[in-house]
Amino acid sequence: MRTETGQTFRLSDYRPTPYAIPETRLDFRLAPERTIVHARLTIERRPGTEPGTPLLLDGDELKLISLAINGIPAGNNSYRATPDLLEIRDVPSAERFTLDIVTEINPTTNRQLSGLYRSSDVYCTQCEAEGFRRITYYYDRPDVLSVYTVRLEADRLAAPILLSNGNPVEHGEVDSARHYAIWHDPHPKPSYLFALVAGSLGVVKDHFTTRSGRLVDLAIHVEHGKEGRALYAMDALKRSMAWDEKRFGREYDLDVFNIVAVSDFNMGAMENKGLNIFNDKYVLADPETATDTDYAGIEAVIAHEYFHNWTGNRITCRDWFQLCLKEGLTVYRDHEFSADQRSRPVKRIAEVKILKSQQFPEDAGPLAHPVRPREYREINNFYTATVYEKGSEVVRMIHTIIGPELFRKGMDLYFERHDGEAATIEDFIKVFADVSGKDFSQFALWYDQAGTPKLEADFAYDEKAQTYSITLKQSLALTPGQPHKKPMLIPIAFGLIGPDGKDMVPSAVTGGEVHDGVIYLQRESETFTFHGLAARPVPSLLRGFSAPVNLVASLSTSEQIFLALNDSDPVARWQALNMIFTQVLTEGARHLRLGKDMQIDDHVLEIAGRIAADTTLDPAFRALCLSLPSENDIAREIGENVDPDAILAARDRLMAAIAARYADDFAALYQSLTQQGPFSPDAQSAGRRSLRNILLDYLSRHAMSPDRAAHQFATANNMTDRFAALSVLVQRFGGSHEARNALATFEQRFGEDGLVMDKWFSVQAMQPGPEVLAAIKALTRHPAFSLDNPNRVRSLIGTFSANNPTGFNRVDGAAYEFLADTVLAIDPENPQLAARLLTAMRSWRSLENQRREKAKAALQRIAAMQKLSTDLRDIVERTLA
Ligand code: 0A1
Ligand code: ZN
Repeated sequence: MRTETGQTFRLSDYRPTPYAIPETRLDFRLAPERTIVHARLTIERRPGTEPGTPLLLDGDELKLISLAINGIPAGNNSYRATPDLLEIRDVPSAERFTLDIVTEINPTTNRQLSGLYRSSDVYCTQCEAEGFRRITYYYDRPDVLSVYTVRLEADRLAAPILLSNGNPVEHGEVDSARHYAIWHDPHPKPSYLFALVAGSLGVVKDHFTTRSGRLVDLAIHVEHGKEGRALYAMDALKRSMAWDEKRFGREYDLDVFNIVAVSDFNMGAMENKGLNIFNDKYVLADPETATDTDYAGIEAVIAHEYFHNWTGNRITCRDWFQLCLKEGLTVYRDHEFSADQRSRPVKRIAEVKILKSQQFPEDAGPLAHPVRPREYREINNFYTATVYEKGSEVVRMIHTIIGPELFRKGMDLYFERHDGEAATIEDFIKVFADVSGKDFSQFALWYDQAGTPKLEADFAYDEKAQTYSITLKQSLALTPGQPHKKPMLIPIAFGLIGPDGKDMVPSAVTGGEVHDGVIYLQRESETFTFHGLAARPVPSLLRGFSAPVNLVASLSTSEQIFLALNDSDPVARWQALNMIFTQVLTEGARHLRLGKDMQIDDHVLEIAGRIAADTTLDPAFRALCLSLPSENDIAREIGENVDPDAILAARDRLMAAIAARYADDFAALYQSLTQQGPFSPDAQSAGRRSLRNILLDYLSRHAMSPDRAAHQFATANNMTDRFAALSVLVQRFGGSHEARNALATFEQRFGEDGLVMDKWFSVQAMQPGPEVLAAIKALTRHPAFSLDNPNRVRSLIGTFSANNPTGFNRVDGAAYEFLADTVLAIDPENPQLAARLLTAMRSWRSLENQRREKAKAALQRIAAMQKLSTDLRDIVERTLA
């Protein structure tokens, strides 16, 4: 474990390396406890480097076996090797020389899941961000690009499959027990994209012919017996390859593309060149074991990793501060892919929900950081919703500002100009400035300023003059390390809706920049006046959620209802409805906390009923409208002195009131949505299931009976319906014999399947109320649970601490102490996982006093520990700061 050195890395300190490594040859003798790695590096002095300048290479927990310079064993005084550094002091004065570095590593004891490790006996690697230095000494940074040739040697029976990046070159026998394979990747790449896999795996094969005629062999490798569950992933891969050609003109560039699914993985997946390694959660699916959400997740992650081949691999990042260069852009690309494959508005609403529930709280708390951070202590802690999701929103805004044609032109220029390079955000922005002739300097603040802008909107209609004015004001709260904020360029897509429900067209606009349905707010406050409007319009702002801001519009309730029922933009319609529900719920929670009653106006119930019944609308959209803001969403809106119990009570009451009002209609609708014919994971069918399942929740609340859910659970022929029924049973009727029976049946059927058991753990982790902590503790002793497996830990403890506000925020603070104990137990083994788990406490300051004090005590206990990983130390100290 890397422990805290107190070192802070700064963007302003960036310097290129004095040497380049044009060629990297790696030879792996794989063995479970003693793997020998022989690296032969061709080193080239960069122009401007003084001959003889010492060469410093990164390491992490390495053991050097031997070192040779230009083939001659290095003398003891010519270098210094520690586990985390190799310093060559006597550097040859020639421009080029070779280094032969032999290291010994132990894949079996490597439980950090970084570097070379074993997952269910399969050797695999994870090198992003700084895992390659756990394999050999190297310039382990993204701006050192090298051509790799890799030889793998392993026991033939234990590891019949030997994979690395690039194309296969050769394979054969070493002796009666061992075999080898050689791979060559012609595309220069940084070390974080290196990968190998060796083991015994099942495979699904297919192929794809690129538009220029290259035949690509595709293979997905999974645990034996699970091949049938990889077919959807293969289909998603082929669709991704075709889409990237059509939409971005990007073709695949090797003869093979391999994907390997492993069960121990810290993140979702990894885009290693030609050899993507996946958390098996994002590969394996069939109707019996995967929900519609799982299918959509697989499609998105397969696409995301594939799209990295151009945005990330062919053009990589100069340094880790530029992480959003590849991540924000690739998320934007995978969002667009899913929107094209499914329903665009439904996909967009889902994105906005994720952004608001994950990124907005990050931006509003102690872990807030710019999309492009300027400093970090541990880069692993910056794979965040801000870098990924807000990073994608920033790209989307560029698209909005310059339009689709210029955006595509800019992307083409980006690929042309920077292919084979390690680029920066400045390079990226410049291509769009160049193709559009626009000045992007103010826009660039989106990369630099942390925090979610608050956008206040006020309106005035002058009947006599027939003008309508919109005054917009932006503000940005202070965030860690950024005491001064500047106004940003905010593109606000909008419409002015007339009494007939259609958009009105003003004769002129004065006061600021407005074109093609977008208001461009540039200053702190601006008033835009629309002329020639014979009636007062209802303003629809932020259509398509055109900027990641917190909109506070001074609309009357009737205007909000009008928008919720009439806006031609479904995203804005959903936002209007969401705003209405949020107001009722925040007010309700306030009242309940004061011991008063909660007011629910009839019109609020009515819109829910009208939208549910509107068969002209996509069922998936109706489902999104009916799923009320989550407890966390309401807490974020309240912002301070948060009482999770009052929030849950308010939410329960609103759902009960809607259910009571529409019980009969909902029951008929539920019935009418019953699946006809065989299961299909397509978006239409999934939408019907999601509407039906939310109705099940409403109906069960109204009936106050688990019967309908128990029946659905027993008769479901797919995991989506089964899991939805189980959730209702456990979360609404926890402890009932129906809930206990369903849990037992589920466990009996799927007990051997870790991925499916994750659902079983998470559904129990979500049971509301303080008593659930005891059950969670007991579940950590369940045979299917293991602190070593990130998926298990996240499904039980991650879900509990991040998504069960009433369970986690017990007034006595016992759950905070439990999380602290768990995090401390995991840290020595897997620091990345420990640090990420603790981020669940990032909003502790907004809790009411009693809970806040308990949360602080738990955080302080962690911070007081002598020995913490850099990852955990960084998170705990920033959370407390
Ligand atoms: N680049 C991957 C995500 C990833 C990041 C870090 C990892 O280990 C610390 C692993 C994967 C992606 O964006 O999919
Ligand atoms: Zn990515």
